Amino acid sequence: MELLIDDLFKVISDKKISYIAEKVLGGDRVTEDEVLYLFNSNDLTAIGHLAEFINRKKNGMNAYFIVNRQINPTNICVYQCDFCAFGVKKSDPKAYEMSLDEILRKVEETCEAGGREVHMVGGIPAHWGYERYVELVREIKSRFPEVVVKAWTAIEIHHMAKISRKSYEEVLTELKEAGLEALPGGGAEIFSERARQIIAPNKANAEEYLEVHRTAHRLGIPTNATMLYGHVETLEERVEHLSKLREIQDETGGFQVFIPLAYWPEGTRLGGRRTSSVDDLKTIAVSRIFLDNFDHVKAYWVTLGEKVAQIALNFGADDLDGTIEEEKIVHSAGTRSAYGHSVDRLVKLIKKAGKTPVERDTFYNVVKVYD
Ligand code: V47
Repeated sequence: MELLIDDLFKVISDKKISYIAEKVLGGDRVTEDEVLYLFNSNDLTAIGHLAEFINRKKNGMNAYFIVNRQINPTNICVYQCDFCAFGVKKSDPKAYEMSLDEILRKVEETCEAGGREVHMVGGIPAHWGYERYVELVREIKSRFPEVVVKAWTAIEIHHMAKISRKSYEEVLTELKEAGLEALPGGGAEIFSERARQIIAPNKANAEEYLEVHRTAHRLGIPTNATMLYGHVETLEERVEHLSKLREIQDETGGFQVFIPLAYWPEGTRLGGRRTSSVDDLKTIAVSRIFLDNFDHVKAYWVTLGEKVAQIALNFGADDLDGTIEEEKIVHSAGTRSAYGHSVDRLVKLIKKAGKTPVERDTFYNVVKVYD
């Protein structure tokens, strides 16, 4: 259903938001100052309506999901970031490492259930050599060629380059030859050096994260982008983050989707509070308005919760991620969402939001439309 321009302006009473809406509809870009104004505004209805207007122009009534599985081969991690409750030291009683057989069994189950994607990321153990990361991809892809391997965050790629003394280009080329087809967006956190020093001082910095993605795009590997929000960052720092992503996307066009990740504080050393639903919806909507060169914005049901994710589908988001099966990272930090969802459940969530459920593959090709 098309949203009418007249209806849009009926819900906007704020003069500056009205000006921003006119600019956007005229094809002009929103500036950093303007997007900061939107973040500071409490007019969620107006911002949401504008974002949804833009989304419908890009994606119509489609709301996407994928039949996928997350696999986290280990939670042992050298970096010990304060916002993360998943990564532990090797000596921790909660530490685990999955065997290759265990991993392959999970992929087999996923393929049997019609899954199309394995999203594999994890902790970064000091005792893992570079070859282990490459071999995992090679083993999965050679035994299950039908599944797309979306694996390793830019942080893991940076780490591989460091321990193997190879360039990002060499690492990504070898992974691609082994069967890697896409990179997930994890590890971006927040690009601001000030905030990163507080929440994740030891791992790859913003420039390194972005350079890995740039290199992947150059090699023809599409990637996703995330932003972890709701911890110590300011709204100005969120704008800086979005702006860097928009700049790289102008350069390469290699990002498939933007995924805002709401911070969950339980069990983390950083602590803090959960984000509000208003902040979650506003962040989705503002991102949709600002990132005019991104085709998709994901409402990740694991961090948002199913209900807010469902509402987000009318606030600018067009994708829920997928069935996932077994989410561990955000569950370590207290999310109350399910560990995974059936196709049926995702289809119902989307239909009840008034959208058309569309099963997709990793690259947003349509697999099935649930009319
Ligand atoms: O990199 C860690 C985040 C990410 C917490 O690319 C936390 O399609 C909230 O990146 N509270 C992993 N978030 C998840 C991720 C992702 C998920 C779904 C799809 C895609 C994609 C990517 O979760 C981590 C980190 O940024 N995270 N700790 C926490 N306490």
